[in-house]
Amino acid sequence: MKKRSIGLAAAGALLLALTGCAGGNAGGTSDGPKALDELVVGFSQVGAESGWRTANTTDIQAAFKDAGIELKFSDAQQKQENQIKAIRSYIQQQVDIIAFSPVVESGWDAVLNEAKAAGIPVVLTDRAVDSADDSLYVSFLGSDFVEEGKKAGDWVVEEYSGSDDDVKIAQLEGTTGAAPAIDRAEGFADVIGADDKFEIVASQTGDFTRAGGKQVTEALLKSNPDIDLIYAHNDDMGLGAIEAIEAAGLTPGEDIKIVTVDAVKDGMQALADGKINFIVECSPLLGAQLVDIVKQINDGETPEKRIITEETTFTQEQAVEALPDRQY
Ligand code: GYE
Repeated sequence: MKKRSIGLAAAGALLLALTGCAGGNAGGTSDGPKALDELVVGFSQVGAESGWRTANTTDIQAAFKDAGIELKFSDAQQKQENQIKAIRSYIQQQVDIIAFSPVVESGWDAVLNEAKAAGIPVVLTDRAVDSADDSLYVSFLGSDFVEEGKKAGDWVVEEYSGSDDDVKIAQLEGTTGAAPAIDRAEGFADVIGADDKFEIVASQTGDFTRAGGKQVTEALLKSNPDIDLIYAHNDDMGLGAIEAIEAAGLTPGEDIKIVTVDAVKDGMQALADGKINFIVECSPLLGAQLVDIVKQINDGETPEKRIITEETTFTQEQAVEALPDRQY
């Protein structure tokens, strides 16, 4: 079955044939492939909340520059309303393709239907939407966050396999309602749930920021001074937790173990230094693949509906080895 963008391309071609009127509407696909230097892509980014996000922005901007494709960029400062505004403005400007990383999962149907009505294909990068209608986007490029949570859980299970003692865990959640926060919690809970010696005694959002991770951990150390391990949904919150733990006179990585997700340079350095104990990788380098998807759409092809990023995990030794060549 043909995907939406192609259907629209066909409809556009028919309209052109009927009216004889060239130059029609947005969605570079309606007039056949455009030259790359005539293509315009509008990208709405979540914000600049973490090292991961900064690396993701840099990589996407560089990839479009290298490809010679114009990229309009807007930073939503972690606010859904700003993203909706940016997408509406891209629709109004009749860009050829819209790409965005949805800050939260819900609440996108209206604006995505507007893009669809305007014939502008939408690509999701990094995070998912929970719309029931998957014709609202052409492709979703990003990590499997449930799997990342499971990998974190697997390490915890292995780390404590030698003892039957209770393990008290605190979870620093990402942005409330964001796909990576929901899925990383789910994958982790699934794995540790198999053994009731593991207990999540506190779970709170630190909004994927270092300041958030620090603040939540400070409060946590007062309410639950006996926690054994912190599972942070990203490196930045883990790095904030390290500051709070050290300020309380404790040793991160020993008195309280820390597991995080992302593997950005600062996180990897803390892992190499023994302050973080394990990191699950989540790659922000989505630029080249996003450019490929854009080219496919422009060529009238149908990109894969779901493209999953390949990722690994890091122990302390592996971090020491990987650090010198780490790109982000
Ligand atoms: O893990 C976190 C960032 O959506 C995968 O967002 C991304 C997450 C990443 O703020 O650091």
